Amino acid sequence: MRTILHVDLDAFYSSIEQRDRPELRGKPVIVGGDPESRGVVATASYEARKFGVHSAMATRTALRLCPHGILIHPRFDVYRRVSGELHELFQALTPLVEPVAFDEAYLDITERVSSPERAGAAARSLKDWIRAKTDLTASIGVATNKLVAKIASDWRKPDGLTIVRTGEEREFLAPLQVNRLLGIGPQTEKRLHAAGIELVAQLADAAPEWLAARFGPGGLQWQRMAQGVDERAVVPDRELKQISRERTFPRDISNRNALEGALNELVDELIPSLREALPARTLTLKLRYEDLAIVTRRRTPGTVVTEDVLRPEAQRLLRESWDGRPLRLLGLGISNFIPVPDRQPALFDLPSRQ
Ligand code: DCP
Ligand code: MG
Repeated sequence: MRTILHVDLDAFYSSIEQRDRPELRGKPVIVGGDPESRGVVATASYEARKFGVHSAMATRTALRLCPHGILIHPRFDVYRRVSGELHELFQALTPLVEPVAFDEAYLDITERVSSPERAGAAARSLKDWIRAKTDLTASIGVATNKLVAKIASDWRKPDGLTIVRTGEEREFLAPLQVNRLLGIGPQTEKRLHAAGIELVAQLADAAPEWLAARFGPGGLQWQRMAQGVDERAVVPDRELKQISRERTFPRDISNRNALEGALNELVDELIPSLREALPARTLTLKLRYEDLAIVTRRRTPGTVVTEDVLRPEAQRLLRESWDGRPLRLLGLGISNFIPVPDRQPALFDLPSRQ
């Protein structure tokens, strides 16, 4: 058995803005792009969420729902720095840290704490350290696996701590809607609903033969999740291999202009990292279709991936890889970092490695 923590900061970008500008505290803050340029909301403070504002919504819609919302442009370099501070705190607890986003990571603390039910003190200390070091609050979920820990961290947000005891995973998930499970998006959810399955408990208890006949092998995988089973290990150091950004769309997108726009935003978000990180040689585009099929395409253009290279190459990858079907998610990453700190001119002229 493992002891896994899932840590997720509360309203991350907007909490940082409220921390750094006290006049914003208690106010509806919306962090996102301009409404004129069809920008979207990255996140909103809890005060703004009361009006129905949420991530990935068009900023224009957000401001209509919440006319007094204060729109702030994201400061990715700041968020990235805070993310680094968080990562150091995580490392103090265990080297087995898997970063998932700026503000989110899985920690495997099995070596220190043998079961989730004994992890209360460790999780509370981590929350205290985070508050002391960054002046931000985190919500933590503790469980024997990643799936359950993630859902648990969301349970009592903000500033929450939820521990799911060993053996109680299935019971914990049972009352939830099926779309809370990993990989069950609107399309799959519809199919499950059509089959009379709305709650995780119903999926967990369904006859396996029926599930397999109706949904194929995927149905059995969903059932294992529904039963609270998840064998995925915490994979440390992922961050060092790739820096990436991705967007899950509120509605699947099949419009080329909209996708190109979303990709441009991802490029903008990657640029600060591009400036700070080691020079990278490779860019990777990730597409996830509505049926959850994931396509990843890499390109190593033969020069260091600078800002000037990233944008056209990313758009080119999109043209080459997208088959026109509706997309659920778009991601862009840079990797294959050159492990030398000095950027000699020769490095900018690398042989192409496709
Ligand atoms: N983010 C984004 N676009 C999205 C979702 C998130 O740019 N579609 C950014 C802004 C968030 C940060 O990533 O602040 C972390 O995402 P979370 O989903 O953890 O959202 P928050 O931390 O903002 O809120 P919560 O309290 O629900 O975790
Ligand atoms: Mg968060």
